[in-house]
Amino acid sequence: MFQEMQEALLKGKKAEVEGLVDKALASGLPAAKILNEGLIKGMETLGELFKNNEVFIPEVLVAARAMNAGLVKLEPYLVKDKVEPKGVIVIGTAKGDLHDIGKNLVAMMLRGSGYKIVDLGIDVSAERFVEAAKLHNAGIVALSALLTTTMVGMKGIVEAVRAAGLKVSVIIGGAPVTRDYADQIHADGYAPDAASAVEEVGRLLA
Ligand code: B1M
Repeated sequence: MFQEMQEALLKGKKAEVEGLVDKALASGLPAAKILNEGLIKGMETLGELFKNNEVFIPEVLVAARAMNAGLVKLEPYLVKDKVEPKGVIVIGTAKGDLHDIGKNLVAMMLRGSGYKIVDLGIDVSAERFVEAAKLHNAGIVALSALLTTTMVGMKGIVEAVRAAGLKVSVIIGGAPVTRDYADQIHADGYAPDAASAVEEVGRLLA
């Protein structure tokens, strides 16, 4: 079934991916297994094909749309209802960066762990992060970047948050980001994946 799901994802067949996710859930498979062995594996293969110029942006866009549709199906199973939010997190993809699948996954896992999420979307400037953190009285600003170029721009966002004098921690992540880079730009936290982001936020807000 996972093989079929990966193939549907690679072809950008949104309805088919949704149907296969429904089927997998109905057969009792855990949502995390469907996510990791079906959808994320499919995106990894897509990344390889993209890197080797075997698929191009239009195909990647339709595959990403199918991936997001699969994530929406999984969300209720990954998310447990919590009444009182444990804190407010402002999240977004760094300025110049249009990748949002990983950021959406991180937001989903944090929401599922009881935090209120203010999702600013993609291509978010330092000013917008600062404004939203003030407006929502956030405890955490969470930055995602998938490009080496936009990763470099995270430094300015961390500096803008500090310059605004906000009592807020900044956590960063995304494929090119490392713990070393986080230390270098004085981010408070770093996580390599969505599950670790939940742990890191818990540590920062403790
Ligand atoms: Co782009 N792209 N892309 N792309 N794309 C990559 C990132 C790339 C690695 C592909 C490649 O060459 N192999 C490469 C970047 C190279 C680099 O800079 N090192 C690349 C490139 C070059 C580009 C363009 C420049 C291509 C072009 O135009 N010539 C262009 C840039 C556009 C822009 O942003 N300005 C571009 C465009 C696109 C699309 C729009 C077509 C599409 C995005 C659609 C969308 O997101 N809605 C796209 C996609 C889909 C990809 C790949 C194939 C898949 C990314 C993805 O969604 N992965 C990607 C190749 C790859 O990563 N293998 C690639 C699945 C997702 C679950 O993983 O996002 O890593 P990820 O998130 C993980 C962790 O990183 C972490 O947790 C997540 C879950 O575990 N994480 C965090 C993420 N954010 C976090 C935040 C945290 C903590 C953890 O705390 C706050």
